[in-house]
Amino acid sequence: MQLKNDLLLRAAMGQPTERTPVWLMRQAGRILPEYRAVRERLSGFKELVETPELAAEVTIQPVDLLDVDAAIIFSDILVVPEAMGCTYEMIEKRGPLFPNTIKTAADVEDVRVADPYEHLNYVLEAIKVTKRELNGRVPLIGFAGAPWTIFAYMVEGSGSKTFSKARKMLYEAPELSHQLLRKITDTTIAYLKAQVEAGADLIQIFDSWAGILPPAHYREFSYRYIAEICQAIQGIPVTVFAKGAFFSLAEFSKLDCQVIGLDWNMDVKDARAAVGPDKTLQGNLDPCALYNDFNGVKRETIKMLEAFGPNRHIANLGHGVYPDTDPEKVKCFIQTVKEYSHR
Ligand code: 1CP
Repeated sequence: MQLKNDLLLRAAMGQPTERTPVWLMRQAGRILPEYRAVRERLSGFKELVETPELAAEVTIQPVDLLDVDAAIIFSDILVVPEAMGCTYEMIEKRGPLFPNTIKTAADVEDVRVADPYEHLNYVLEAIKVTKRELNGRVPLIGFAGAPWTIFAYMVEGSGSKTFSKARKMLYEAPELSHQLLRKITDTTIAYLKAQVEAGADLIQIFDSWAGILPPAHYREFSYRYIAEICQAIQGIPVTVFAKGAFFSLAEFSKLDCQVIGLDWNMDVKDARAAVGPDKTLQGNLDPCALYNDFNGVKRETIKMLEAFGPNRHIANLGHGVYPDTDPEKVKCFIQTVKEYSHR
């Protein structure tokens, strides 16, 4: 199937584009009343994620309603630990909770390397349904968490400011930590390859908790597994978004990936200097900039576009859009990127 709009893929590969492509992390979700309407009819978040027709419907909503240049499959990074045998609950207004966390060698032993066709088939089906319904309008992004970020939830059991239980395990039991990271990495590689086979056009790896590790730990417990995943995924572009990992940007230039995501704490010029000219950068407007009035949203968006320049840039926020953001401000961001970057 030929894509009608392949700006995202061309920008990722460093090919010329008529304008800068734009999409938003967390674009499918609570900012849209149409999403909340679907969600209200259901028992919860997991029913939505696990029903391919519904996941496809909310994946396509931002393409219809916001006019973004890419869809991202509606799922969560936490489906991976669940497939490995650690189920989670999604607590309304609080976030994920794992009733059983990983503490001992026996716990790590019990975790399985999941077969995506057996344990994550609902995501693969959702990708196939979405691709069919998108009918080539825009590319579809598949994704997974980076092994360290998944490890952090499996050991901690929920979101946390410090992830001190997970970070403690890296000091107390480095070998055991590597055993768990190995199993997560093997599962993630098989899962991402299956997403590509199901029709994903680009893969994004989310290392949301990169920034809480000291650089030496980041190298040892996160970066090397991301490098392995990048090498395993061939044939389509890969984006690595490691939130807070400004200390590793120079090393990211060596990854076998095409795009590096920047969060809003990162200086664009410094990041470009560290990463070098051979990768596309994605980002990085502060999500709070969308609380501005319309003129303010435009001004901040143009400032961002000027910092990146016209080439090798995919416009996005520096992290997921906040749920109480006015969808009209989101549209203003998207339209400003389209108009201002047009060549
Ligand atoms: O009921 C709801 O609507 C719950 C809110 C929600 C949504 C819409 C959660 C709970 N997850 C999602 C979907 C989701 N999660 C997507 C697809 C939608 C899109 O991007 O348009 C994606 C890509 C994710 C990825 C994800 N989940 C990440 C990585 C990106 C990031 O934000 O850093 C992380 C860390 C999660 C875990 C998670 N899931 C949900 C919450 C509230 C959290 C964070 C928990 C915490 O505080 O640590």
